Amino acid sequence: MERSFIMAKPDAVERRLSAEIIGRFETRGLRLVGLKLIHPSRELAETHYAVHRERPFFNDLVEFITSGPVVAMVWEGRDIITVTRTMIGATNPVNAAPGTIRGDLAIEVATNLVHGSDSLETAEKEIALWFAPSELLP
Ligand code: D4T
Repeated sequence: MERSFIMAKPDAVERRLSAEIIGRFETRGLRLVGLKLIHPSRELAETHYAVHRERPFFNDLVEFITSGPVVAMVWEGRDIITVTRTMIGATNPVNAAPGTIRGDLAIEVATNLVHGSDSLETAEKEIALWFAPSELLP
């Protein structure tokens, strides 16, 4: 079964939307196999967003993601990347469809509530970055 790394970002925790976000994946029928509340270090954030290092928004992105606790999760299910990315919605919430997490609950791209791995290859790397194997269900 395929797995993805999903994160409720600091804005989600601040706005008390963690349960709402976890609930959407649960009620969809996905299986939660890893879950923790963590205040990310700068090093962890920079590694996670390394692909964006040269982008103009990189520093603000790292500042934001280290600004408070996040809910780090691993979800499992068939076609997990497509299913979770579709549920999360477009990166810029302005373009996110109603019914998606961002389309229903966010309006700014910098504070778009949720991260979800964009491929199985990325998911594998992100899961290994955020979780020890012992923190995940078999
Ligand atoms: P994440 O990675 O957070 O799930 O978002 P996406 O996969 O949907 O989008 P992304 O990797 O292109 O962007 C990562 C992160 O950067 C923020 N961002 C993005 C921003 O602040 N300004 C921008 O112009 C863009 C493109 C939002 C998400």
